[in-house]
Amino acid sequence: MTNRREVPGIRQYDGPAGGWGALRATAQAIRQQMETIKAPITLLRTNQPDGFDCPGCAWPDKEHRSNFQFCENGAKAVTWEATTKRVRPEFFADNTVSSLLQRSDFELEDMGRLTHPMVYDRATDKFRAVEWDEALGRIGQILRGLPPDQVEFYTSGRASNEAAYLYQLFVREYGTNNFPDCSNMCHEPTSVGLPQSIGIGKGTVSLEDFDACDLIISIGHNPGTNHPRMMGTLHEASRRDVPIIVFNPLRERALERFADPQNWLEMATYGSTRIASTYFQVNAGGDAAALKGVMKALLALEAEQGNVLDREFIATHTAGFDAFAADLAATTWADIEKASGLLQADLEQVAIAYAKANAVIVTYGMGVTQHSKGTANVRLIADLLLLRGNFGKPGAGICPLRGHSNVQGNRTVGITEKPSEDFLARLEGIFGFALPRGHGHDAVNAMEAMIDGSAKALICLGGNFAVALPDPGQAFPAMAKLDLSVHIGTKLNRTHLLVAKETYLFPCLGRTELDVQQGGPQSVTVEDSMSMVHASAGKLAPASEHLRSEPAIVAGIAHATLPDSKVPWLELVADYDKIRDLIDKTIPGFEAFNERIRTPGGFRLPLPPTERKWHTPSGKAEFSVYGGVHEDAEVLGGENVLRLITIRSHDQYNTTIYALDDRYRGVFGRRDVLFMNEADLAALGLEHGDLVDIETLVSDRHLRLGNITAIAYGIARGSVAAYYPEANVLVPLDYIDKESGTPSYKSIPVRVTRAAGS
Ligand SMILES: Nc1nc2c(c(=O)[nH]1)N[C@H]1C(S)=C(S)[C@@H](COP(=O)(O)OP(=O)(O)OC[C@H]3O[C@@H](n4cnc5c(=O)[nH]c(N)nc54)[C@H](O)[C@@H]3O)O[C@H]1N2
Ligand SMILES: Nc1nc2c(c(=O)[nH]1)N[C@H]1C(S)=C(S)[C@@H](COP(=O)(O)OP(=O)(O)OC[C@H]3O[C@@H](n4cnc5c(=O)[nH]c(N)nc54)[C@H](O)[C@@H]3O)O[C@H]1N2
Ligand SMILES: [Mo]
Repeated sequence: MTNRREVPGIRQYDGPAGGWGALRATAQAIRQQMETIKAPITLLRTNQPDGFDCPGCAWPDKEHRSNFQFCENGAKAVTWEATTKRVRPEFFADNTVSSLLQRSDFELEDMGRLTHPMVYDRATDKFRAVEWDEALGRIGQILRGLPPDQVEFYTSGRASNEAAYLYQLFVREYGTNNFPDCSNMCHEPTSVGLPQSIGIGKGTVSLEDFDACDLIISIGHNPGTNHPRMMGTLHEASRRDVPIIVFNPLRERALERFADPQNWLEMATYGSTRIASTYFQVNAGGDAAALKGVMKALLALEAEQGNVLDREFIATHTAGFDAFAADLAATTWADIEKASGLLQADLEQVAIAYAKANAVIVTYGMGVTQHSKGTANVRLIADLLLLRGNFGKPGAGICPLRGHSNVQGNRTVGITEKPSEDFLARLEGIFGFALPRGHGHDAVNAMEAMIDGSAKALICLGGNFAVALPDPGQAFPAMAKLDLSVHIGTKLNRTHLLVAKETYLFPCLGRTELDVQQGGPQSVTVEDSMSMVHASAGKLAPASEHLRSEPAIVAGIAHATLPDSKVPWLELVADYDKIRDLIDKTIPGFEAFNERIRTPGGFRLPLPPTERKWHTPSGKAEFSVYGGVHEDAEVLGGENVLRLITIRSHDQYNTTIYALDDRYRGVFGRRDVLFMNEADLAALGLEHGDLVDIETLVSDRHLRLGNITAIAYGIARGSVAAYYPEANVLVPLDYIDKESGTPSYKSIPVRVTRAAGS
């Protein structure tokens, strides 16, 4: 390490995560986006009982009424939305769409908030302002002329419950279940896998459980960046001497050491706290092997000394144990070690720690789900917890870290391409119409339909659909084949600019802004990662007088498309209480919805596994059989095959790039890097700082990314990492988890070579 060559923008980061660096970064975010006077007031209203829900992440707050919780990336998300920068019609008059497409994703969004509904004009290659009614009328006319199954209705997880409920109601009355959503690229393996294991596709822990647990196992998530408020929870647990065992191919600084900006003593003394008690750099895609190893060791302990498994729990509450145990017996340690990259002795230590703990929480994120066996991975985590009855007791359970701040709520209120019969029947009962039964398109199916030309229109409630999906070489041209695209968004992004025959941009209110309808100021509701539903009310003056709320835009499209609708769209939007009354009638768990969200902190939706009730076909929690240790055996063993992970930097929110730094990984002012293990560099005859080409090995589409700077980093041997969304050129659209449809954005088999001509 000492005589490594200098590479521009690459420095080792040795400090803890958090601390003064985080405070400085917050101040900078405020300076860049907002008038400083407004900023602190806005931030103080984040996640307060009468304020708005942070658009940053879905981590809950204690009773939603704690003192202002400092969070660097929450501050970035808020200031990014509450920015004083604007993209007005004059801006569009000065810039053709082709010229805007030359700008980077960072530049596009950094131009500021959209202020006016816009329509694309092919003759001038520019967007021009349009009146709401004219635009809505035209969209209604086009949609009425299309078979509903040829229209795709995308949702990104920021939409409120109220907006999402109206949206699904409109789309189903219109006649399709085509609901591609960001969840399909994210936690779909959780939504598909957990119902099979424990009868519900959601996490089972609450924040209080973290106070009572005595072991945390963290697999494949990066909370220092993506769920920063979780760092406070992990910090507290560490200070209680709770062991935190981490499985992650990359050394993530915040999972090693963290200085809590809420802790004055730590800040004043430049102190910090260890987070991981043990850090296992598992191979990308090696978690199944590692988990199977831990469980195999656990069964061995049981055989040796007994009293390790919760036999009574297994007998009373589970099914499938024998087949599960037989599969573990048949899995060899040699295979486990090779696929995980970890040693038997280490995995046995994890088993011992697990056997000693009375209450265990497993937390996990995209490192588990975005794999070709993502759903099977999720079930393995449930298996581990079932072995010692770690459901339905204080301090224990499963904790998927959700993505967008209301992605879980969107699914709860009906954004799904596979609605249950129950749900549809209840909707039909309320409105007296017949709804479509056939399963619709998920995100990958929707893009496939756009590529083959069978989809004719795309409506996006937020998000950056084409950029978030794999393989822009196919996705971008597919956007242009559409007859119609409509984007409801706050800021300009590349998907908006990939124009169809007709394209509309609808600017909407963000979470931070005051939403006034006919019935007065409105609040919306969201559901966090722990199934708490609470109200969120914006306070800032809207970015422009022409903005409409998401519910109002959705109702506007519905009203314009369905002249004989049985739903009183405009009445519902006048007072969101009326939308909540409908949710109350449609979805179990929302009884007395309007009353209960008036309590600060809101209420928790029912989670049967917390009472050891299992809504599976057998009525019991189900053990699963993974079968083998590999996600795709045929390519794993190939020569010079590396596994590419695509990750988020510290200065990014999904496809939104706030700035070009990734402080904790020591990358500054650039994103064109490939993180590699020093030994892998050496094996390829490469040095830290060399330019390389990357080629995907599991696609016949010749997916490549050239001229990337390889840098030595603390990453598992055989795994490499690059930033999303740039690295999406390497991700095949059809390399997915077949059970959930989720693209395998982590651990894509690739070959890395010295860049041609370098
Ligand atoms: N500031 C900020 N907050 C966010 C987001 C954001 O972009 N910025 N995005 C939001 C969204 S939509 C989501 S889904 C979440 C995402 O939050 P995370 O789940 O933390 O997502 P990633 O950044 O993709 O990081 C995944 C982590 O998994 C590790 N990993 C990769 N492959 C493997 C593997 O095979 N095994 C294991 N064990 N680990 C692996 C990576 O090294 C990385 O540390 O965050 C949400 N919050
Ligand atoms: N290679 C790779 N690809 C990935 C991933 C990965 O890890 N690796 N992660 C996947 C994951 S987990 C996810 S969730 C998807 C994310 O996919 P998306 O949810 O589609 O993408 P975002 O980047 O979150 O969307 C950003 C846009 O949302 C709009 N927006 C922001 N706030 C609001 C609002 O309040 N209302 C409305 N209507 N619009 C708003 C803005 O216009 C902004 O440009 O990407 C996926 N893609
Ligand atoms: Mo996500």
